[in-house]
Amino acid sequence: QRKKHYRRVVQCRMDIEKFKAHFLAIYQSLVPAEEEKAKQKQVLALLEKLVFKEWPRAQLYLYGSCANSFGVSNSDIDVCLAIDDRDINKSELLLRLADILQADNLQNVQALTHARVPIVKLMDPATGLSCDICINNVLAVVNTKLLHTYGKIDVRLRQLAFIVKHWARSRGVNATYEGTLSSYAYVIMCIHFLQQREPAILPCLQQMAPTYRVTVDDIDCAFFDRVDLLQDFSAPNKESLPQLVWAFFDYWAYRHDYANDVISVRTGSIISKHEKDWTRRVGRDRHLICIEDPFELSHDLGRVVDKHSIRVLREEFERAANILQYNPNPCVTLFEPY
Ligand code: 3AT
Ligand code: MG
Repeated sequence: QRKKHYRRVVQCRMDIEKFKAHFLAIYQSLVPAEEEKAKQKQVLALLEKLVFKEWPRAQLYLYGSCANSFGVSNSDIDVCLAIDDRDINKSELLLRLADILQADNLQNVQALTHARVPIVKLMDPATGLSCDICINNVLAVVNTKLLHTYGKIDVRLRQLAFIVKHWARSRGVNATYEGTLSSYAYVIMCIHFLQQREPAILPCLQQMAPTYRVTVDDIDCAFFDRVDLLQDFSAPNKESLPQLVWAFFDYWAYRHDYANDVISVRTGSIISKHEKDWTRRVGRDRHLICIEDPFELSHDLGRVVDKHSIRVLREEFERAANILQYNPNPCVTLFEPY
């Protein structure tokens, strides 16, 4: 049962620090072991061998949570096959790819040519890892690099994002097909939140002099990626993980202005729905919670959210905020299955 709470939380409870060790232990338990990286590389190397035989000039990239540093252990791996664009037919290419992979003992090989993002799915019996391969989704490779770069600046981003993703999964609000938010959207929300702390824990990499630049699908993607030069950026901010978890949910439960605001990692600020012309429903996009994609600026990561699921989401944010404020055992109650 999802219960509605009306009390507005103002200040964080005094004893929040006593939950620090418990939150850190949850984070540690979610981080994949080093061996997993090796397994992912092994799958990628096998795929490269098979793909290059057929398309010598193609390239394979890992993207998504196996490459953005926000993946929990045993996640599926996401691979992008980048291949010269001009006269390819994606469906034919996926079917050909599926044939090649099947012939090499990979299991459960399936081409999903009609999906929103068409892919080939497979399972590698040697490592037990499942894998999705898409074609020419290079923007996802670039947003993966952006997230990865943010992840290197301050460990509190990874800690917060793992806790938020774990909460979203436990509470059933991490399913875009049900109108709730993707893992990618939750990580973007965490980045934005840490850009807004005072003093800031994260800078805005897209507003700094770019050290990395690519053009993908006519979109200029540029940002500062030399985080080695940013070593002590976040040092002035001493907030701890439990304080940040509390403040994150307090923000989305009680402080975010759903009627007018868009969160924007690209600008490191809040911008208005008005400015983006996201004030009304256009087609299926309702803009009930607005999260600007860092590169595809017309793309609202909250566009999947509908009249029903916005209520579910907001009630879940309020539930989490109230548990963090009042519950004697928040590290357990927060993640109770719904
Ligand atoms: P999981 O750990 O698998 O839940 P993930 O980060 O791999 O998290 P997804 O599998 O949902 O997330 O998505 C894979 C990648 O695809 C993540 C991101 O680089 C890209 N992506 C996902 N959703 C969007 C979107 N709405 N717009 C642009 N890129 C997206
Ligand atoms: Mg994934």
